[in-house]
Amino acid sequence: MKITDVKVIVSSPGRNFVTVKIFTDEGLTGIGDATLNGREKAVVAYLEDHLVPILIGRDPSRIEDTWQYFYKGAYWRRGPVTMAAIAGIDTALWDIKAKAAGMPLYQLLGGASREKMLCYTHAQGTEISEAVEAVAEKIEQGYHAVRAQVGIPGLPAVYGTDKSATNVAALNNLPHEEVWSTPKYLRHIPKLFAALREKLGDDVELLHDAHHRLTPLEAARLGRDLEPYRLFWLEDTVAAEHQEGFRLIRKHTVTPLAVGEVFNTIWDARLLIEEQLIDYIRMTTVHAGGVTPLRRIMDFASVYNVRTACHGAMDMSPVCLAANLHLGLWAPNFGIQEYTPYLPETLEVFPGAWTAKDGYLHPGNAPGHGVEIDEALAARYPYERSYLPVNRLEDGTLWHW
Ligand code: GCO
Ligand code: MG
Repeated sequence: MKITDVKVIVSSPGRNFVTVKIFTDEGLTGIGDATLNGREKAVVAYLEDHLVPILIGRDPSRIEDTWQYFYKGAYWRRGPVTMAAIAGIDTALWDIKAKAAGMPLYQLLGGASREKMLCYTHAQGTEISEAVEAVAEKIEQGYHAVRAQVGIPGLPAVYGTDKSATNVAALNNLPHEEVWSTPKYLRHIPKLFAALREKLGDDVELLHDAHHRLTPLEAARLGRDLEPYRLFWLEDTVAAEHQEGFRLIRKHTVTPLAVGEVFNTIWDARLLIEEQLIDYIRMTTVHAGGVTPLRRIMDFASVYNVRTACHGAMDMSPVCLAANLHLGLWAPNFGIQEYTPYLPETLEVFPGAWTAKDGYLHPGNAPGHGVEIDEALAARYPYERSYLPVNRLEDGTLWHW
């Protein structure tokens, strides 16, 4: 088999998505997600100018060799743009291989390790009472695990807590600026989880995302303060470039820790996994460079009792979600999958075989990863420049978020 053509499709059915579509001389096609929220066009240029010209003519069955060729062959390794571009190609090649075999992708990875996969979804409110109501609603809808975020008194709307702030950030043409205060946040968050446990009891799984805004000592304090409420996890406490920082957090709290949605290679997480400084690794197919490396990372993590928890917000396309679901159905150390239901227009552009029911997900049994792209419909949603917000302390200092 030979690769005859590659298209890089940019479409915005609700939000921007970059999709790689690979065509072969045997008529089989495959697609992969290459979306990098807020920097989409950089990945498009990387693909169109540098990778696609040397992909045409290659044998699509040589997935490992193609991955190594683009990773090692560039000389300049790693980074979100590079790895998202390689991921788009790698995922499309796995799709083709599984279609050629007439099997769902999880069968090629080693087969199903479970019947269904636990997921968690998001709930938020500007006030504690509103956030508690929002979590209760998700539980009523059938979810067993919910990430709870709340606005902080004295701060204007914070990302992920107020629908309008999140939407403005996604749709504006300029980055929305937010204001942050760690002391105010640390005082308020334990009150949210006290209220949640009081209202919902102990059976539901509760998660929280600190979005990299804390120092290791502050993270240790928050982890301790949240211990009575038995969180499923506390996510992205600190900016994790400094992996050693997790030693301090780990020493002081038994609240389970998750990190990794912004990681691109195993080298971002090696120490965290080997020293068992985290409980869940959040790396996801599109930002980790595809199915090939993420499978390796999941296997590596399994040796150290670290479980998988792929990033699954709506700014990665359903193609990425499907790839995560195939990996998760196989992975012996699957933990949980993040799931935020897509907009109807996104699902029309990306029809798929995966299912979400009663708080569980399944990739389906269609050959390949099971998601296709409706190119004609995709063309009706042109790209819209958008940025993630930026975060500043109250005195104006630019901060992590
Ligand atoms: C999550 C994430 C998202 C990210 C977003 C960035 O845990 O789902 O933190 O909210 O901010 O995916 O593009
Ligand atoms: Mg997160």
